[in-house]
Amino acid sequence: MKFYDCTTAPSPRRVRIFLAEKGITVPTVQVDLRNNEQLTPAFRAINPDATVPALELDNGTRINDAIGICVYFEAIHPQPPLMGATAEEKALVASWQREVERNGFYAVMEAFRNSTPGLKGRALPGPHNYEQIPALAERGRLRVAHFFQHMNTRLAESEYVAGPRYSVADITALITVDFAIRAKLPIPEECAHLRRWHAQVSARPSAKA
Ligand SMILES: N[C@@H](CCC(=O)N[C@@H](CS)C(=O)NCC(=O)O)C(=O)O
Repeated sequence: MKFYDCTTAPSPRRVRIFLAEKGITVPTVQVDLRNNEQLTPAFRAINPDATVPALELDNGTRINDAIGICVYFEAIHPQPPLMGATAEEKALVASWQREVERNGFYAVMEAFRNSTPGLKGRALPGPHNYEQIPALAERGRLRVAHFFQHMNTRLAESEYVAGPRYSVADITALITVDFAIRAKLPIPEECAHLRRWHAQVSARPSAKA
């Protein structure tokens, strides 16, 4: 098995945290995104989407999506469950994880990729080049502000994002909030519940992954 990673990128970190929570180690290959190694023919032969993470199984099958990779490890290594244990938990974890991805992760990405000088012409990850649109960066910042408020309300009533148990929804939310902080969009002072949760999940050893 081979895990294609990049230590500085949020999406592969999602998988690294998931693996750390389960106590799994996988042989890892670093892909140098700063020097566009993901766009080389050699890497595109591994993942035509030209993104990390990617996981290559021993039989040659490749899984080219962070959550797809998590689904695989949850199935072969069910303990501790990070995608819900009961039917209800599984449904709630899946909905929260998607919500955080759509309204949080994609919003930060919109804000960051449409304004960072080093990403000119690379406003979206993937094999095609797209120009930056400054208005999308502005919209992204507004969406991130709404996301922070929404998560603060949710975490006022729930210990973790999807309920009383830590799950992959917390992992997606953690990499999203840390990505926002890196994009100079810190958690607002008044979001005390979101801050409480962020300190709590950041203190888990897996957060260092
Ligand atoms: N399908 C992927 C997308 C992952 C993704 O967007 N990865 C980013 C790093 S966080 C990437 O590889 N970017 C390459 C680029 O910007 O060209 C997933 O969610 O796993």
